[in-house]
Amino acid sequence: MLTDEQIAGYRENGYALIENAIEPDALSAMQRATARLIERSREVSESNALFDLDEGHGPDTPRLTRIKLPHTRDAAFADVLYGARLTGMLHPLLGPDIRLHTSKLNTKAPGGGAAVEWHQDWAFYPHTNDDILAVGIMLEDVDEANGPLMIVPGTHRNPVLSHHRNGVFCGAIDPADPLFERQKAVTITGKAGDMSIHHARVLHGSAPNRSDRARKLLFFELMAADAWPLMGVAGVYQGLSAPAMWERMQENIVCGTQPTAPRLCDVPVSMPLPPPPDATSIFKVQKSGGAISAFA
Ligand SMILES: O=C(O)CCC(=O)C(=O)O
Repeated sequence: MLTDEQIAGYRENGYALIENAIEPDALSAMQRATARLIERSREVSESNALFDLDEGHGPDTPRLTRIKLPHTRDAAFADVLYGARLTGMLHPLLGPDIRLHTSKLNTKAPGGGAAVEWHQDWAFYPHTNDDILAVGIMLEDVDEANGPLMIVPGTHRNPVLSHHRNGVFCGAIDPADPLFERQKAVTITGKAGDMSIHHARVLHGSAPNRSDRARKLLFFELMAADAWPLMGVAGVYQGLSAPAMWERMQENIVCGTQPTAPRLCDVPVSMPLPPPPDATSIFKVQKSGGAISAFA
């Protein structure tokens, strides 16, 4: 369970850090599953439905930016996602009915693993309300050197900044945007098994991994089930017919039920359109969309 302080901190700052959120057995099962998946990536030479490859990846040097949809690849991740421990922590923030948007395991390889440029998740997938968050589970210790998540507190209550460049959605803000107060950013570090929760509208990013240790951060993006996606953006529902979308939404329910009535709130929305040439992951969106790097 979250403490009252953690809940109030999340509402005020747009994020919370929960130490020892994951039980040791569940953590080691996920660590072993991650090692197995990384091992499998040695056979892969191009990014595919499972792996996003980083520069320098090869059979002898597996280097990934991401393992996609880990909860569908190994029960170790699904057990945590659907377990009462996690959903119990989320109920005070999202209510009884919770739907998964997507899951991803961002793996920054030692010595340069890719930066994630500053952005608000909401810019990628606006919904009818913003009771939407990302859980970030540290599978290894995260410190200042291995590319931790950074957050600008309170920005979930501010306007959503432009994530467009040259008329195209590029999945990142301009680091020179006068509304970007980088000096206020905090760094989310912790031990393996700790977990952050960040609001979909809070500004965040992360630097390259400058250490000799991997940074493995597992994200579950979750929401109140009465948040309905606008225009089926962001891949998860893209191209689906209405019945197929309804089916997918129900498949993605983590607990409770999928209501047919969207809850409509007064939220700032800009569509992630026109799309960049490659919208298959945030790394590809930012690169192909020509995002300006804050970490160069
Ligand atoms: O891996 C990270 O450090 C941040 C990832 C992130 O913000 C995202 O994938 O949306």
